[in-house]
Amino acid sequence: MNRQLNAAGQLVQILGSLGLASGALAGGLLTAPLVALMYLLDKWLDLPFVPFELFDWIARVLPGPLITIGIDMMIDGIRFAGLSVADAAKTAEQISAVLLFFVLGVLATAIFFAVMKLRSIAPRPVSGLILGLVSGLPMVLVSLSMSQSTLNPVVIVLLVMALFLMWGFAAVMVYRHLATKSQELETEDRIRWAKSIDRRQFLVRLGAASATIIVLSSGVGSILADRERRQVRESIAGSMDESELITRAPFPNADDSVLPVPGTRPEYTLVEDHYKVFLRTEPTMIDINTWTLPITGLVDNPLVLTLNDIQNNYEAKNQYVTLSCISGRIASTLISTTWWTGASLQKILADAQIRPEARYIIVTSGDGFYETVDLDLIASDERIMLAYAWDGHPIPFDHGFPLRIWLPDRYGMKQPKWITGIEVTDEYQPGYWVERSWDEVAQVQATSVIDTVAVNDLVERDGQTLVPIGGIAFAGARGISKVAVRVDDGSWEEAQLRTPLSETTWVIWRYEWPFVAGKHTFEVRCVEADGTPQIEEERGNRPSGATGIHSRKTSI
Ligand SMILES: Nc1nc2c(c(=O)[nH]1)N[C@H]1C(S)=C(S)[C@@H](COP(=O)(O)O)O[C@H]1N2
Ligand SMILES: [Mo]
Repeated sequence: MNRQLNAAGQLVQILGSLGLASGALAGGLLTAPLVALMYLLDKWLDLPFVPFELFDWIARVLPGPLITIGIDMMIDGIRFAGLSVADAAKTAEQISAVLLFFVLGVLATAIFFAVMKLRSIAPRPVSGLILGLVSGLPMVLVSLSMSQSTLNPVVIVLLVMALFLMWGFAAVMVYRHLATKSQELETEDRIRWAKSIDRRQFLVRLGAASATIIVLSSGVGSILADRERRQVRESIAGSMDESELITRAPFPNADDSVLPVPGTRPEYTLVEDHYKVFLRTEPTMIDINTWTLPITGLVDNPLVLTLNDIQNNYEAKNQYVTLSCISGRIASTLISTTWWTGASLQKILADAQIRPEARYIIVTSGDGFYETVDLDLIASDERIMLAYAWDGHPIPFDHGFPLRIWLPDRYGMKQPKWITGIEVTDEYQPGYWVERSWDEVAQVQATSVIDTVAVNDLVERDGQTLVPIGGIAFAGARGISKVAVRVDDGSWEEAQLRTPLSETTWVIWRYEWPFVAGKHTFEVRCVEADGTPQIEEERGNRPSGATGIHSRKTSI
């Protein structure tokens, strides 16, 4: 025991003599204000925010399965914390990105201190500048390759480099104060050292300076961020003649007598509550003043369309749509329903005069995402549209402003947002997630979910007490013919179906179960319109979307 303690003590001493502890401390006190300054410069000048660029770069180069594990872990963590996945996932990602960058900064400084100590290098500015250069260079490269900044690349290189050089310079200054003993210094330095303040005082001042930069930068940065968000919203609002957009009529099923059980999710998702999934740490902002849609490749009449062309030259198609994400598990919140407006892709492609040998279109996006769509699929389904409005308003910037595609019956991964181009080709090319080993077709799996066992809304009927149970069922564009509920190991009992908003939305169902006190397990399953039963076998989300029965335990 004593020996172990001794060993531990020795280890601490060695670490201490290596300067790792003070290096880590210094790293924290210097990297946090660096992040804050970067945030300020991002919001002020549109300088790439290095922690996000680095995180997005890692996500792009890591193999797909590893990313999925990472996303799954994050989603589990969010669920565990009782937060809504749709709201919290991006925030969690952003926090992870900043934390990762912070940890790298701390590590780099600690290693720098250790090397300086081990090699007894005199703490001159040049060592700090080298630290800044070595750390900054990869970050500059990552930022250049990932960033969507509108700044001139030369300015980006200079500014990002300057920040890292300052950070490295500060590190060597701190090293000089914290990690050196006066005898290690050269004469000239020793004199200055003698005059210098003691370590504790130095740390207090460093901490205060660090905190001041953090508070000021993040304060001003968030004011600028608010302003930017307002401006983006205004530019989106001004991007199209909204009076030309059709307003949604009352819901087509408004007088259906089958009503959702209290506690069932809203049948129509508010746009601000619609789930969000996108590659990058931040949504892509497209400047509508310069945006056009080029349609190129195997066409006789290449087109360059503006948003107004798409809106005014084609009849508006409107459709209630449920969209869902292939990475959602059973009963995932990554599914939502709203009202889409757009132009027929068949008609637009007809105007481009596709050549007979053409087989596919490749749709590209402002964030580097891309997906291939088979021309046979487009020819077979006139509902496929290039959508520019949701719920009668321009599509919000985080949902793909100004243009996104809609493919009935497919998961979101096949449906690019922020469309920047369409190329017609005869060559198949796997899309972004297909390349990362997700399903090539990504047809939506039939799924049914229990949203609520409404123990507080018991129904009395014919002297019987009934517990209303409700939820949704969805099978892409294939429709739902039947939903059944089972309690404990009883028989499957058919639920009532509410008429859906359209043939491409989820169906709300309800079932009233004769009340029996106790702890019960409730299960649900559905059947597609053509009689195909929901797949009951439990399969994970990868590669083709999760299958299996949703069950829920409740004490009554
Ligand atoms: N350009 C682009 N389009 C994209 C994505 C993306 O990351 N970039 N994600 C896809 C995925 S995986 C899904 S589930 C849907 C989500 O759309 P939403 O965020 O509007 O709900 O967008 C799809 N289109
Ligand atoms: Mo997705």
